[in-house]
Amino acid sequence: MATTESYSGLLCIGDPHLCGRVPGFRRDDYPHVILAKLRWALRYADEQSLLPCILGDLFHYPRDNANWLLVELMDLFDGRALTVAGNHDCGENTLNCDDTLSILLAAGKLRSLEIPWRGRLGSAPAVVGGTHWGQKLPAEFTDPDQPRWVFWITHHDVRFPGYEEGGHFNCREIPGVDLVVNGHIHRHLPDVTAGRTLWCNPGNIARVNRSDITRQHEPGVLRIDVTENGWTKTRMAVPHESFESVFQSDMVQAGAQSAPSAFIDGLAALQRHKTDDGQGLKEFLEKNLSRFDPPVAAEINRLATEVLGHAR
Ligand SMILES: [Mn+2]
Repeated sequence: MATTESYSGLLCIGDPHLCGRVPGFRRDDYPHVILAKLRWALRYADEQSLLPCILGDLFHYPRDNANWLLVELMDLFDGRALTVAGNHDCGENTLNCDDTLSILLAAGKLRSLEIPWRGRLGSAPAVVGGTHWGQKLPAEFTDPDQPRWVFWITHHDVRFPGYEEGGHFNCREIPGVDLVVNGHIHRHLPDVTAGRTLWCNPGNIARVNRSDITRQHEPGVLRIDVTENGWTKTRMAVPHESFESVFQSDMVQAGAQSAPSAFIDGLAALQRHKTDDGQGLKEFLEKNLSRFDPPVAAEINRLATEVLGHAR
């Protein structure tokens, strides 16, 4: 059913990965920093008359998110923004009532793209649809209203140039769909034209993992402007700090000294670089446990798992 909503285009916001605790090796106040980025993006969309579309993974953890974070989001979202569910939003294979994202959808603060949005973009009738993580993309899209533009949001492991190793399927033409914007893959990758469908992977607004790929990534959003004759797309940086200022420096690795003392030195380094979710401990153990007898290594692992189980 057509709505009277009208925007000049879309603002695609990739994978915020919000959480109440600091993930991995971030050293800054990640929960509030990322919330501020999302707030910046939504305000920008509002000022520019763009319809905000979240590309999935609004949350880093699907469940048991901090109450304060949910209250902030209840205040931030006004029911206009669209979203698909990402793998991080779902505790199981599909989104259900135990997942935090379901609260925002049930409260009418966010709209699920499972039901395509219909309205006007750049004064032309348009549809924005989407497919949740783990669900099959449509083979084609047809609509009796014959919209001028059909845009589709996905959160899938798609093979893009530069991401051939991880992708599960190739970009393909979806008859009736002009543009697919994919979340999930956190870096900005080159566009792919498949027949009459263009595929984009703009990357996300949050840097979660400390890696060389993240080091090169500029957090940004993708704006789609619809004009009388067509549409244009522009990737825009979201204000952010340098990689060095948001991530802890690489942890000191245990050297070639005798095993126990190197291990203890490494543990001392861990104390100086504590991470909220135990990422540092996990990596440290992966690198160093092989030097212990298997029963000792297994016991250390068991204790670590027990401790980290309480870390969320
Ligand atoms: Mn993600």
